[in-house]
Amino acid sequence: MDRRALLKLTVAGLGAGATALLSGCAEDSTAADGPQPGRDSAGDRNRLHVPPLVESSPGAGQPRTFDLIVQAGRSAIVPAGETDTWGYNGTQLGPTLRVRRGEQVRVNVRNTLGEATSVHWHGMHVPATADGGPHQSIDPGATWSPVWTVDQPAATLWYHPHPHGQTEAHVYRGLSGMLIVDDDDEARLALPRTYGVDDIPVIVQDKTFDETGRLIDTTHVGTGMLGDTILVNGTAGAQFTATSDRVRMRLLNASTARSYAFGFADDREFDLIATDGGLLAAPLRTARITLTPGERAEIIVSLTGGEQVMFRSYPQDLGASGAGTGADDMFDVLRLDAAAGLRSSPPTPDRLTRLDRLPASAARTTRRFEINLDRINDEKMDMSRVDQVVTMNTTEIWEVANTTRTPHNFHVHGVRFQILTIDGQDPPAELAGWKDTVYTPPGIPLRLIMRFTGSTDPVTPYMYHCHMLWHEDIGMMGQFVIVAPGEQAATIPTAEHQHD
Ligand SMILES: [Cu+2]
Repeated sequence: MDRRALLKLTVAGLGAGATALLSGCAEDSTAADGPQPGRDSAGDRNRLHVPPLVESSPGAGQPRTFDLIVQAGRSAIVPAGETDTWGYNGTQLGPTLRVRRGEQVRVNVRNTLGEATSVHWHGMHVPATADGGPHQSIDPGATWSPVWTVDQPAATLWYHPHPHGQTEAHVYRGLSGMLIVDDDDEARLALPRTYGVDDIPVIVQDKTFDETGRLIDTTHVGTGMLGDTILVNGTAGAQFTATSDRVRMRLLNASTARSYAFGFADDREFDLIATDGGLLAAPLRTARITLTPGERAEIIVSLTGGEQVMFRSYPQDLGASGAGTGADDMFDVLRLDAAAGLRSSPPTPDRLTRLDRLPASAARTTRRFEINLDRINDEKMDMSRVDQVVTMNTTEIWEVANTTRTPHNFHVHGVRFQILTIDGQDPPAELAGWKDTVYTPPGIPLRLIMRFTGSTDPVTPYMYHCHMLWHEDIGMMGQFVIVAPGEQAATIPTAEHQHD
């Protein structure tokens, strides 16, 4: 090793040490699960923080149990200084939860913040009381312990707060984490799956910092607050060193308002293998994937030894004027640095899963949702009003129309859906798989099809809403309950708080 290489190593070591010192000084860092996001210099970029996996206590006849502590702390995200942030088991973001189809899980969520929050398992098929929406509020000092059986295919999901009217603020301060579902079918495929090595979480967020490094709110434009600093897993200016010739990237748009059109600086193509609800039937070779807030995608990119390539977000067509949407912006997101010698991995399989399309003829009910800036079907969100009553084990078509000139999207809790049509046409291949969040361009109607299964609950509603979180907070959300055939919706109790 020559002197220059040695010097580089030493400097990198110093950077890591300094970050460790900083996070050691942070308040409330006692419950931190391993290293925290921060600045760990790798030359001109910062090493990508990979959220640790949450440890679980194996259940002998008991649910597998995870512990999440919602806490406040300090994070050094940009060079200018530290900022107040919130995190799960740490100061910013949260560890990755990994669950397996068929197992029963319990998550103990303890809220040590000075205000109520909730934790929603986005994309998870759970009973309504375990969903973590605004009705499962966790008071300061309280612990909420939902239990459910994982009953859905392998997918990349996430968890985030959903307190009524405060979702944007809680997510923006740092509360989000990845939730991965594994199953036997996915495990049989020759796909990269070594977490943090050739299978990496890529949680993308945009934030704004002032000159002292403090995280600040900005003016709400059309879609919400748009930041000028891109974080991946809480790391600004991130860099990841790849050691294999194929890397699986689990992309999550955890931004409050910004949409991204992801691709690589040299326009190389990659394999899109999964969307929100799980694997596609077959990989799709493409150079771009657009994700609006809340959406996920899994891609596999090929690399050659010693190369460096930038993963970017490109200007995009959101079907609206660019002003206030961020559609014209371009950002460097994550630089991939391939090691000189790469471990070789098998090519992406030609077939991934069996994906049966739900036929429109299976639906016995069609509902229409006209979405507007702060309301759906002309009504603002009301926690005490049930907007839709759905019958268990039925298939429905939901027609969603964005009647504004502003970008919106549409997320449904507790169920996965397929897109039947967009503006009367079949969806493109990247939208032909299972989804739980979909972009709704201005003036373009969409028809979604979904089958409601699981458990009935006439008292506790699930949500449907725009995932541009400012829109959600100001009223663009509605509630549905799932009942047994012939059953009525019950009156929703006014306060269903989680106390000690
Ligand atoms: Cu919206």
